[in-house]
Amino acid sequence: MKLLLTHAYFLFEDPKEQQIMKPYAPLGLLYLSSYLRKQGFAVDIYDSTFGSKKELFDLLRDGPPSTLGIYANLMTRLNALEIIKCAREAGWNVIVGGPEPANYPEQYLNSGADVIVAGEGELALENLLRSSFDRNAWSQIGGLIFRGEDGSVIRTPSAPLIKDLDAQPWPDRERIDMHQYLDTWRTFHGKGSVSLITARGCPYRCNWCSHSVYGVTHRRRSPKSVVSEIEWILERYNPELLWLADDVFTIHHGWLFEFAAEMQRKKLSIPFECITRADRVNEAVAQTLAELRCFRVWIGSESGSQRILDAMQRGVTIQQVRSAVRLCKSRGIQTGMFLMWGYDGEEIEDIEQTVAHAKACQPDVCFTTISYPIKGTPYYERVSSRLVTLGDWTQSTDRDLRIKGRHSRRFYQHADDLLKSELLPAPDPARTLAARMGLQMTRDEVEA
Ligand code: B12
Ligand code: SF4
Repeated sequence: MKLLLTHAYFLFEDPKEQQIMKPYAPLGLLYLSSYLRKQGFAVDIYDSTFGSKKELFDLLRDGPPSTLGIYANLMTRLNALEIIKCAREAGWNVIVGGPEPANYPEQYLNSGADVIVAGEGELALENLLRSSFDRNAWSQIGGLIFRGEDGSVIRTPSAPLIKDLDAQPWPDRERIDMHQYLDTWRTFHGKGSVSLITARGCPYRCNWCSHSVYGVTHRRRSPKSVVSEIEWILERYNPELLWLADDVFTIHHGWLFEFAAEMQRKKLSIPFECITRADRVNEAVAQTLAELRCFRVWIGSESGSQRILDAMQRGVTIQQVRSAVRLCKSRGIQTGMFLMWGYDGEEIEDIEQTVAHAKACQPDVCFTTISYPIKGTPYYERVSSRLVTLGDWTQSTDRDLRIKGRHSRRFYQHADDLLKSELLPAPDPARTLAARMGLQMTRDEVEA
């Protein structure tokens, strides 16, 4: 049985992303493809990033129908639902996976999906394909959600997590047109970037963060395996940059130092960016990142109010954030701060503290978001009695949820404006343009 994998993100149908133009390949799907092909299954990928719904729908309608696997996250829900509808009408079996569907099983099943894979996808998909899509076998397969004969929703126990990530083949980048990604980057930014991951899962419990795929687990690849993948990426695609797309790249210091030693041993060197937590940066880590040519570290900073950070169960202090930014900046690494407005209980004084905090840190880039509750998170539970849904579930996303009693979007725009005015140097006609170019204030495009 042939499997077609796709995601539901179409760059050319997203005007806001077209202003950013920093596309990355869908690593989850590429991992599934390489794993399943290694097991002997026939797998195709329709990479929607540079495609169009029409092209995908024509492909589905022209058939012959087989099994379609769709990756969905909270932003791509609407597209995913349209794809499910088209595929079902054309006679395809439909499997959905990724971080969102398991949060809304009934809705996805009602929308036409045959089965949802909850969590890591490799083993569950392999077993589904081995079952030749025979529903009678599904109750024996871990990590599935589907409807039984009586219409009730059946959820099987979680599938075991893959023990040895090094045994996994690298993402199947050769099955998609990576050059389109690199060309887009180079056209708009002068440099091409490729992403990779060195670990799966995050053990921290920030209460607005979705853990629907990997739970609160953490597994790492060996430094040797990661460095070999980097070596191959450099030889094959020759990018100018890498993005190490882990949740918390510097989580394991011993691993980081071994990774640096292995990169040195192989004489590999390429600028990269990554995300981390302030409490996982110290002198030695910052120094190692600088020696590795890390050009930018994104630090989840969220708020300048310790009270709000604690309410988020963020597990970091304001001082740790300041110290991490200072350590990185002092070694010439740019710092990016993620900040969040409107977390439950945030008052005007907290916003003022956030602005003052950012001013004290002087990051190179700031990225602000108005907090939104993702289904399945403790934050969602906390505000659930006050949630107002704007529009039908099939026509909206978790980002369209409003929280009763919270300030308006216009209010948070003022917070953004205040932040911007505090971070940009005082207007000086001779310096303003240069200053503005030096400090990119990236408003959260989707919320704006
Ligand atoms: C890299 C990344 C991005 C990149 C995506 C680049 C790209 N093309 O991949 C960028 C920066 C663009 C991005 C943007 C956003 N992201 Co993001 N992102 C991530 C991140 C850190 C890593 C993704 C990854 O590569 N994982 C590694 C692979 C191996 O795991 P995976 O993708 O989950 O795939 C596995 C399973 O999900 C499953 N699976 C996947 N697809 C399928 C398909 C089928 C058929 C099946 C059966 C199984 C299956 O099997 C895979 C292998 O085991 C994740 C967090 C995380 N660690 O996963 C967040 C995450 C996916 N992002 C998230 C969010 C919220 C966003 C944004 C909405 C943020 C925003 N404010 O705008 C946007 C949405 C953009 C969009 N239009 O889709 C949330 C999603 C929550 C949810 N419930 O939907 C996550 C989980 C972060 C979090 N913890 O909250 N993101
Ligand atoms: S926000 Fe970052 S550190 Fe916190 S739980 Fe999510 S991935 Fe982990």
